[in-house]
Amino acid sequence: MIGATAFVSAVITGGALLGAVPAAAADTGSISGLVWFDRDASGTVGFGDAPAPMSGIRVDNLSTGASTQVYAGSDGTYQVPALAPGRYRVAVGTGWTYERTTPGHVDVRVRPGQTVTADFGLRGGEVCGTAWDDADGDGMRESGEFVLPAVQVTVNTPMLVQAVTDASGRYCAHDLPLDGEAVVQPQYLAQRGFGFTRGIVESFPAEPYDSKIDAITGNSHRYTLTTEALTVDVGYLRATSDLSTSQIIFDGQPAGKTTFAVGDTFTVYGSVFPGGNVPERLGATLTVPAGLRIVDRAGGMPSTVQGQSVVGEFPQRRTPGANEFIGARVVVEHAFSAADVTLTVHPGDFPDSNPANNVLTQTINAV
Ligand SMILES: [Ca+2]
Ligand SMILES: [Ca+2]
Ligand SMILES: [Ca+2]
Repeated sequence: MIGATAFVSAVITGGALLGAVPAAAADTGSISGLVWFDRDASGTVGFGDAPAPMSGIRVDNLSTGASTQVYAGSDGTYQVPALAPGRYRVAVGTGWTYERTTPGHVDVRVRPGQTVTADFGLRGGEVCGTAWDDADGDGMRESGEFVLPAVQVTVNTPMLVQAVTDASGRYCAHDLPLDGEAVVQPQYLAQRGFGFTRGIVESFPAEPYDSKIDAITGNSHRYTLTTEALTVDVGYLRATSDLSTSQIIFDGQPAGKTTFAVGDTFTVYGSVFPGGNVPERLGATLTVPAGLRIVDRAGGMPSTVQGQSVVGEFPQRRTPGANEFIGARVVVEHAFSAADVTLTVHPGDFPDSNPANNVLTQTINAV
């Protein structure tokens, strides 16, 4: 899409637009015009408006019924040359739904050697917002908190639109078709050290946070698109992270027991804890010694059995502050002494402030 300023000056000076039309042969005439996004619904082309490329234009000869279809170019202009003189109906159509700020069709008279114009204004939805560093992590945007430029924001509608925040932290996605819903999906900024700050989540839509992004999913709500502009601000938080192991327990056995008998069946659970200030990726591996045979996985963390280990990870980031369990149901197949059960928490998206607590072992015996 060309810049709005260049677009407006090209249209207003006019010569460029009509000069592009091939001179009509003396016995025919032509129709040309412009299809544009009339963002302020003024009905006229002005600053801030933009061309509407690839819009379809249908021209019907009102006497013969003959019909012609052309498409607007990347600058929004179209030309229908070499038309027999007569009365025509010119109508605009697009593959998407837009409000019209001019009549959707006009009737014109084509005269030999002349060009008649028919312009069409369309209007779609708009989603804009500001990305900022929520320094105090309260989900609210206060003075003194810095904006974040160069953040990619995807506005997911039936048509995918990408925007990037400018030096003032602001992004805008314009001319969104009014065909359904929009979900704002900002870039996850782990490489810049940021997670999402607390924001509005699907289950509590009325919470008064300035950030409209669910910190776990990274998505906004579904917004119904209308021509009313939407503001969807995006709060980030400089992440601190300490994923840790916390406990290994033997469920179905007396507490503190570390020596088992061949034939015993029980479940080994390892718990891991996401510490820090932002939701983190959370995965773990629980490994049992030879002599224990894993018969099934267990625990709330989705996982799979891989040899002597159970390996798992949650599909979505986890909120800090709650233990999560990975487990293995085992049977004691033969005796061993002083062998280790090992629990390891996997790295997350952010540097771990305390790697020393990432591995936990428990020595056991079987007789
Ligand atoms: Ca306008
Ligand atoms: Ca704040
Ligand atoms: Ca750690």
